[in-house]
Amino acid sequence: MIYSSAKSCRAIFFQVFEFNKLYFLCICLSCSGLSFSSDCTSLAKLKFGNISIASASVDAIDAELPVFCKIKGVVQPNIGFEARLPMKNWNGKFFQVGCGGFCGLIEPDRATQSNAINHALAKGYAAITTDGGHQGKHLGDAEWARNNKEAEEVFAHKLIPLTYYAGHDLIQAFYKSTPTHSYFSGCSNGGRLAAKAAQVYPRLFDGIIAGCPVLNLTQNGGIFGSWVVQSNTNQYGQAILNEAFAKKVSMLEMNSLSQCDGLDGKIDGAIQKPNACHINLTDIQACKNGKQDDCLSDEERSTLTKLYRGPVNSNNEQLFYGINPGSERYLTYWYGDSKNAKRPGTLLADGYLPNLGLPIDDNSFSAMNFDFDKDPDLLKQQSELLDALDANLVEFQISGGKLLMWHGLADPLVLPEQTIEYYEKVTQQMGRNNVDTFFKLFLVPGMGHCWELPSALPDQMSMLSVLENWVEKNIDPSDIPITKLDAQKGIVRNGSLKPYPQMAIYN
Ligand SMILES: [Ca+2]
Repeated sequence: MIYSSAKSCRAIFFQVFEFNKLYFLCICLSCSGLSFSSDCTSLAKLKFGNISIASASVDAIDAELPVFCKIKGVVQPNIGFEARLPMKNWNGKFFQVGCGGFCGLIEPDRATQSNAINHALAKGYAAITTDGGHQGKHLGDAEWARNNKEAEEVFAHKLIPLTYYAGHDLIQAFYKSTPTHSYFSGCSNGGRLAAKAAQVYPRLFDGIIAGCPVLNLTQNGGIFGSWVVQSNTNQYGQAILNEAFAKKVSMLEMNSLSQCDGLDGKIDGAIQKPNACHINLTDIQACKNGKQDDCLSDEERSTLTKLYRGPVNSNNEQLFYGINPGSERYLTYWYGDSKNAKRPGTLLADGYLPNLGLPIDDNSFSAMNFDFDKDPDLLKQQSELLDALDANLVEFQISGGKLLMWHGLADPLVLPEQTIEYYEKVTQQMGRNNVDTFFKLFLVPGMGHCWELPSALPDQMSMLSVLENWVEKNIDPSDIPITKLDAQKGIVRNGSLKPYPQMAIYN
């Protein structure tokens, strides 16, 4: 493949110019958008090396999206995908997304911006989304990984280049052209994939967005996940922070704000330095009959204390981070299991250890049985495969890539401190001023995990627009507008995100 080591048409030009000026002319014509596009439905008949196309049809969803060619199929070994290629006014660019949780679903119409493609399609991108290389019942389902090393490797990172080249092949077939720019965007596990793309495949993408990335999947999934499940399960096997607990969240939020808001130097309703705040629950009264909303039961108090503190072993050595003050409003969404249904955070924690936690799977290696003294070292065996912690981004920088990483400071599922720790490691290794030219981290106060739930603070931002401007126009991304909208999409409050270690500013 001609673009196997090149990101853009311009790069291809430099590669072939010396050999053949005519060839250069052909490529340049296709880059400038002068080429024609194929008939969409005829793509279904095309034969590609490692792509099987199941269907190709013209589709339209709503007025905000262009009419597009919808292509469904499989990239070998087993990556289910859907690509959406604008029938008209293709912007010449390629957009690839990651997938959340343990993947397993193809979700082209995902409503939020987490691992979603329609917001890019609306801008004229040729976009592709995948199921991560396997099929699952829900995003917390990891049974596909049981004794399936190949699927684990595809999920871990190999799907990135396989999908990239498939996407480029489809674009070539449809538009007779190579994209001018390629972007990757993902949140959660998709954010981990985004970081893997910069670390392992540094020459593929011009720009990458890594949101709420589970960079340290082995510890976040194995240690923190087990800590939450064990802390949140009562003697009857039921969740302590259950649906009924949701009524107490605003009381807890007030408790956190009163103790933590000012510690960052600004009383602005935003806890911007949660690490500086050692939350206590002593101002909240004990429940007398267990049914009031303005109190905590002993069980709830104990669970919350453990979650804020984070996992420790029997010597009180800290093994991973705890939840941040300000993240209380998201707890029941992720962990508030009912008798009949587990919430996504619990499902993810249950799925990780028996199916992905060890190189050879062991069903007894489970969140409820995890031993915080003996078992943490066992997790290291999967770290190189699954974690995205390599701080060497030299090749990514040399190849001209730009990386926007962001994390909700109130994310109680994928803890933001691992992202800060990673950023600090990269700056220590590569120099802060140098890193600032191609990699910036933005912490979003009050925001939970990805775009799954509204925050009390501004939570709407267009990272893709910011990244495009940085990559294509060299516009510095150090001031990212962020807004809070009401139901009529009117602006309630706005502000701007600043690159870490600066703090967000609100109007
Ligand atoms: Ca503050």
